[in-house]
Amino acid sequence: MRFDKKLKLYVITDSRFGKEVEQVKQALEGGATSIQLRLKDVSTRHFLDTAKDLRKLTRDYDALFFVNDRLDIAMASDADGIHVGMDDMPVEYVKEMAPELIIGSSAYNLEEANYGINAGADYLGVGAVYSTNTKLDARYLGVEGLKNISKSVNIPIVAIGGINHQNCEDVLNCDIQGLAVISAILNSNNIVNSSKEMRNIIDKYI
Ligand code: TZP
Ligand code: MG
Repeated sequence: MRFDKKLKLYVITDSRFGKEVEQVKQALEGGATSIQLRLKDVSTRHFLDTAKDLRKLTRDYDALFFVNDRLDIAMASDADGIHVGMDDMPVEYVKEMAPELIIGSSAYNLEEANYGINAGADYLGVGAVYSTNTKLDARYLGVEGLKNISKSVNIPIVAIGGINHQNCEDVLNCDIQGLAVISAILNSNNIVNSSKEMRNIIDKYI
């Protein structure tokens, strides 16, 4: 299966909402198709151990596994891919050091999107679409900004930032290949159900 078909429900971990392994197991049970391990301010050893656990789980569910920021952890855990932002390891270096990895690059505007594409990214994480309490420094571009980028680029786009069950259909109308979600799924009483409900909506569009 082409990798972009597995971007449709892309769940990103968040230690504010509990243990990564538990979160991910439930999100996968509900239908998440990609998982990204995003950890800030933890030891390398803890990052790697968690990555290896999530690598196993995602294989069991036939989902893609991405590591945020850290090329060394992505390589050591045998991840499918890595996601880097504008302050991280540049895409061209990642590509040279680990050509087997799927590379995601963050973009807030067309300039950042074109940087990622020209440097060899395989997909773009575009956002924040809406304001979000999860990443306080994220600027948001709205659905019009998202449409403006999606109509100009020809690599897969995963939309991110403030996406929830109420607004996700507006995002899905923007010609994108996936939704990346943290709080709407992980900060819910029932992760399996909230993942399942969002997946059901997504399946009507993608
Ligand atoms: N990058 C841009 S917005 C964001 C990240 C990591 C946070 C998305 O989290 P939420 O809770 O789905 O708004
Ligand atoms: Mg980053």
